[in-house]
Amino acid sequence: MDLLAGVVCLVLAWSPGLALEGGMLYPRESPSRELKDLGGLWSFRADWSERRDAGFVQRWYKQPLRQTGPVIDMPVPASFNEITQDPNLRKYIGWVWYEKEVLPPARWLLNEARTRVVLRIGSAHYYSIVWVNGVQVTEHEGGHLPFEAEISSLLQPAQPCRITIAVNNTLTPHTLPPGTIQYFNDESMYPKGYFVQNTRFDFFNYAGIHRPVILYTTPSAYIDDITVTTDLAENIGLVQYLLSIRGSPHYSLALTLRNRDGAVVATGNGSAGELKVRNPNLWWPYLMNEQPGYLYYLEVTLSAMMNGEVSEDKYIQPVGFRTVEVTRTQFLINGKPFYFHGVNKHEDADIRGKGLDWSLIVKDFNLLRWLGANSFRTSHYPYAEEIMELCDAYGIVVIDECPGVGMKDSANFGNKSLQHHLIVMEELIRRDKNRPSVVMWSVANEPASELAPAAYYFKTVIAHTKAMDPTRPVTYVSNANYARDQGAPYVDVICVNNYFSWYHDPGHLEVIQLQLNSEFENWYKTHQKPIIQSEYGADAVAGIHSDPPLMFTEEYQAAVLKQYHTIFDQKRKEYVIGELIWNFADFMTEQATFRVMGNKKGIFTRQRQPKSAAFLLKERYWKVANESGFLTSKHNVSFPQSQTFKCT
Ligand code: GCB
Repeated sequence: MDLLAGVVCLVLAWSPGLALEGGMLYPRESPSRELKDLGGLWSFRADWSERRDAGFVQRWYKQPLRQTGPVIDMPVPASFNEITQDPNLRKYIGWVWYEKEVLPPARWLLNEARTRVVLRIGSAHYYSIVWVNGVQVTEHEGGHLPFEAEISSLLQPAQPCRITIAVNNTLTPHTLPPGTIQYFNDESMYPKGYFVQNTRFDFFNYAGIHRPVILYTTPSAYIDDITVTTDLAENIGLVQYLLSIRGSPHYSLALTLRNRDGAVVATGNGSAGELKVRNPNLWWPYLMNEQPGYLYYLEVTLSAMMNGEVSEDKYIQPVGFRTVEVTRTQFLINGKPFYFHGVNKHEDADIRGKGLDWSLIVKDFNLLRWLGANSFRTSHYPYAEEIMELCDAYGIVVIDECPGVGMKDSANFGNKSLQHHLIVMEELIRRDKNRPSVVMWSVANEPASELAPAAYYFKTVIAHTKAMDPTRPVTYVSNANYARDQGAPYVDVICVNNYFSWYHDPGHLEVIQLQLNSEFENWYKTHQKPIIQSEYGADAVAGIHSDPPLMFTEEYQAAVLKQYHTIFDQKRKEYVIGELIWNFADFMTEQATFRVMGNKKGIFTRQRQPKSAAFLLKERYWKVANESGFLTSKHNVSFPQSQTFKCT
């Protein structure tokens, strides 16, 4: 047993500047780890009291929720908004309460096994407080990232364990995304106590428990976190690893790296080090290689001395060998120029809102494959880990965006917002740092970056992001004027959104080429950084047609795209490194005079049926992919089956 290694590791395993407690490894089964999915029906009660505080005043968490008043069945994961016929629940603001009783397997509670039982919530929007058997175990701010708590000491043999989760969807000027509550006191105009929540982002603020809730176990000495980075030196692949171990200072570590077929390609030990693989299969994006998304599997085995006995913990971490680099005009993956031809998405669907849905996830990946899309941006918040897993496995390149959207007011750039923004970036990096699919962090979408405080704000957020992850470029997505944007000096890649002939000069397709050309030239001359067209598009209500093309028809949407593509084709020979359509599919927004049951800029409907623009884009993406010279034939490129690699 290498005792010293254990001590050194505790010191080394913390990345510089990371203030968070502990790791957030994606839960995977292994001989030492079990998972219990708590998805299904939960009891649910919205707190309709005027101040929305009855649940706290009456301590609903201290007893079964059904004993506090009327409860209904609520599916988890799902947004609660559109599950019932109640229009007031659809637009509810405040605390809602979820509860489920579970029976942990008896073997988890055997004293001699000393199993750690962890309750993990994939995400709940926006603020959550969690109790187990009436005892608060954790709370968490932010809607799109996981949080967890060890609950072992609260479990009793043969007793059901009552999990209560209160979730509040109220947004403030300092939350991400921000929002404000507006009260209307004129009783001749509004009912007593009337208020609304105002936001300045363009998607419905769905709420509830959106991602899986699970119990998982580890031994009491356990692998808390793994950080891997990869590099290439000639034909040698390098994996640098850093492990964080908790629960015992007396342990040893064995590492085995296997290829996709299970063959061992490197071994190591200790909590920090480097593995070398001769002629590795690189992780390539979809359509850039005939084996996209090639993953290796790093099996980490921890052996710890616990009360005179050896206890083992095993975790398997997928690893992709790839490098990322940005020059003045190019984005290089494994040293080769990469052109983003992809989409912006939303987690959004009928009935379930932002709730995780495997059928939808797999359908969307199949549509991306059909389209010939090699990338997407997680507009405008981190997506489910289940989605990120498939991006790694399929070779879909991701610009990983935090929920910094709708920051339009100077109140959103103060210290309180900044402090929270830094924590969100830490949580995002902690979650996604090992994912080869993630090639860039986006710290915001269309903030009011012309305001003076935006300079210090983005300088700080970007510097912090880079300090935590020096291996990936950082951007934010701007719709500001190129000369007045305060944060652009700090980004590695310029990402611009514009809607020529839609929000500006509506109906005038003839302005697009001129305006887009000027936009690119101005940004490039000012900053000399590569540019991604991170949004462009037009609304089209599926099935509405006109010739000549008029706004809101399928023909107009396709015509806008074509005009943009002419300029993309000129500028991608220079410094434009990508085009991401807005949007992959129609999605729900707040009700507004300019929204027809949501935003209709999807090239697919909300039910994932193609509009004319989808066929146009499909032609283009396959053409662009073929021109890049990497494809021999489009028929022999497919997504590999994603592997659930098991420990031996
Ligand atoms: C944008 C926003 C996006 C909106 C889109 C639109 O610039 O980034 O969230 O949905 O425009 O369609 O207005």
